[in-house]
Amino acid sequence: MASSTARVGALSLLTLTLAFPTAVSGDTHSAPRSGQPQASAASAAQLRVTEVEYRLLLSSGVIKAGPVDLEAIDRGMNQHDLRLQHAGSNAQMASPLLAPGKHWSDIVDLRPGVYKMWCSLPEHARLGMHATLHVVP
Ligand SMILES: [Cu+2]
Repeated sequence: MASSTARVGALSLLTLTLAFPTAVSGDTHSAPRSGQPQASAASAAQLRVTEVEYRLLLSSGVIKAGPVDLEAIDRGMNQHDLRLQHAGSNAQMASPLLAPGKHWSDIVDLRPGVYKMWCSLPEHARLGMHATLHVVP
């Protein structure tokens, strides 16, 4: 009965983030200042991580904070996964183990800072499967 708790948490976080900048169409019911919305958060930023032996190739090393559509693709000949950790936190995000040719994606909420990314399979990070992601406000 409580099996969907984790998913609900992630979804409500996303809903909050997305609901905030969405203007009520037609009726600007209190708009005293016309501050320019600096982030069009209508769609999440995209970050693709391509995994090969033994490298992580990021579609971008710098990305804006907020909801990010994170995708990992195993383009190698072995299984890989993807871990993500903010430099100031112990919390890790982990993709499932990916078979060659498979991909995985999820919306993750990234806050500003430096994130470490790596593959957690034995020796893979040491052999080069790691990268740094800069998330900017
Ligand atoms: Cu790996």
